[in-house]
Amino acid sequence: MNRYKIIETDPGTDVDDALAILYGLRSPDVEIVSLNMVYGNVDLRAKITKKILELDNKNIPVYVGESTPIRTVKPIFHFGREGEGLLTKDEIEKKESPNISSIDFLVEEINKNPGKYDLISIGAMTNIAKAFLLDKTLETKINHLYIMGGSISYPKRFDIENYRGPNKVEHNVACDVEAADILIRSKCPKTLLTYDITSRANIQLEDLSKLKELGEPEESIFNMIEIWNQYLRQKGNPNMDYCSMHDPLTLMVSIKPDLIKTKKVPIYVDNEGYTRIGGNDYLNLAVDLDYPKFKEDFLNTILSKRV
Ligand SMILES: [Ca+2]
Repeated sequence: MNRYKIIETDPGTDVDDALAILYGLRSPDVEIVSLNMVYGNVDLRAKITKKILELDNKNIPVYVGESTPIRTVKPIFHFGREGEGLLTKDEIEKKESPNISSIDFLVEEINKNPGKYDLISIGAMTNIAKAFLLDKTLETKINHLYIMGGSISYPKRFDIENYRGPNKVEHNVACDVEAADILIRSKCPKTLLTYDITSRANIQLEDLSKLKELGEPEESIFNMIEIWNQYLRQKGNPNMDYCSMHDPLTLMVSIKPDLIKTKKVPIYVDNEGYTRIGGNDYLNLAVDLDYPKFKEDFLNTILSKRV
């Protein structure tokens, strides 16, 4: 396992980014090198991330990246309650002074330490794609790229012979289709966790509610879970009593690869944002999840703080 992780993330909307950060903070053998914000209101995303780190007494750099995609197929999405449950109203509205951009950080740091870092992409892929465009050698200097994105729409068992093609454009790819295409075609070793697998990584709210007993930042993260789930219930999922751990699973696989089974498959992104099987760009596609092992490890880790 490679301990050094650079995480490209969009916390504040779906709550699973915050849970991925918490998982990373509670993993004994992991060093989060930086948390890089991407897509939409990146300043607010940075404030959310910094507050989680501050409440946990952690000093990890947070870099602000691109708010605007290279090419998107959907308007920028905000559910409107980003940061609530964690930040005060004043903290949400406060102006931040910008620091070094995520893209500059990626180019400088990866060039300084070629082969050292895993890149964990759990949001739109704009920052990494722009860094790859800026420095054509960068993609050869990454230990491994893990991407949460795309949907292949395969049934429970991955069967390439009887495969009919995707029926869904997944959010992270839709947010920046061009960037996703650049990452998928890049030369670094990579593993793709599509929605097909990550949407099986569900954890019941009842299990997550134990976070409330652990002080901060766990308590505030649980508030954010409740606010996000309330939003999903209002949006037509009235019985929503779980969270899908798309982003935590992606980080977890970089630490514990045996949580999933993979298959070498060629993948490309079409103009509309569908991830399709074909072409010459092979990657490790996640095709099965060891759910019991995932659930046990996830809950043991995020609930591991001693109080
Ligand atoms: Ca995300």
